[in-house]
Amino acid sequence: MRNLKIVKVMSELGAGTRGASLGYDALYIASHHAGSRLMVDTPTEEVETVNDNLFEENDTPNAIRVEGIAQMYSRIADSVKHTLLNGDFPIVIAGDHSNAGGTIAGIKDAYPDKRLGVIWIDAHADMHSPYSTPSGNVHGMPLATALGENNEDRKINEIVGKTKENWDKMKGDSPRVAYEDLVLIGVRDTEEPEDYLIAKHNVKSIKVEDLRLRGERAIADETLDYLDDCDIIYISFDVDSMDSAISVGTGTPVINGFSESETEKLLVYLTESPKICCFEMVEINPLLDDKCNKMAETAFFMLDKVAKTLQKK
Ligand SMILES: [Mn+2]
Repeated sequence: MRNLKIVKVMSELGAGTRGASLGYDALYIASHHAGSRLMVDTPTEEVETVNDNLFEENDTPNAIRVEGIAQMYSRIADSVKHTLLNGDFPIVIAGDHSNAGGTIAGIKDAYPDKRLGVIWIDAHADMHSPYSTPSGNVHGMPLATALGENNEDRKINEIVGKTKENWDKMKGDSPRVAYEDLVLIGVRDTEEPEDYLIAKHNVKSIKVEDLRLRGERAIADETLDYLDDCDIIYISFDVDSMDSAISVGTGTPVINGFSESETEKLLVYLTESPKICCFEMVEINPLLDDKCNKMAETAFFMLDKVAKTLQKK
């Protein structure tokens, strides 16, 4: 039985489309719709955002709003760190996926000597850096900050000044996660610089078809076995890992993703592991949802299953 604590991070600075900062509220409405008290009864800590930055001119095209995102990294890290050290289990509900880099920093700050495994459930690899990115959207970069990766082998941008300073701050002094302690699940929309890193470091990547062929239990067991040498494991769940027919309200939907039932079983089997130390859900954007609040309702269903699994132990 874990004491859950929700860490609410409604920052959307890293996304290319506006609205992910409304994800928490959409989820809250979905919980009411589902007749659940989970979000009312679970202690919740809100991390203050700097979304006002959106109204200012951006002057860092290769890492848009990087200064504010670096600021969010340290705020999120503080919150996740003290939640963990307090003995609580952080469930991070965040806007765009860039926030996950701050969560990983917080876990590592809490447990500097523990080996951290990461399960990244996402349609995207999020391994770009300011050096390699064609878009400058920082929600495509959080894993690179955790891995301490610039990917200068695939450099297309010159990175100096404010961008470099904040990017280096986000990466920290040393990598927080090793490539061998990372498992990608559901990644199916990557760009060449990311494919290069995945191949170079032989990153474990489990495809939607693998899960469909072998079943959720086998995939969860394989993932946890692969991370057996890690002391603690963090799960990052981007709702766009699910098929675009379900993930109607998210910034970058991708076809051929997981079904609801595949996602539910996978998340439950993974969170049964006592090594799981933190769970994060990101990229719910109700402004893009053309089926009323369907995205958040599906996401809440997953959150509820995960919370129940964590509370069983
Ligand atoms: Mn993502």
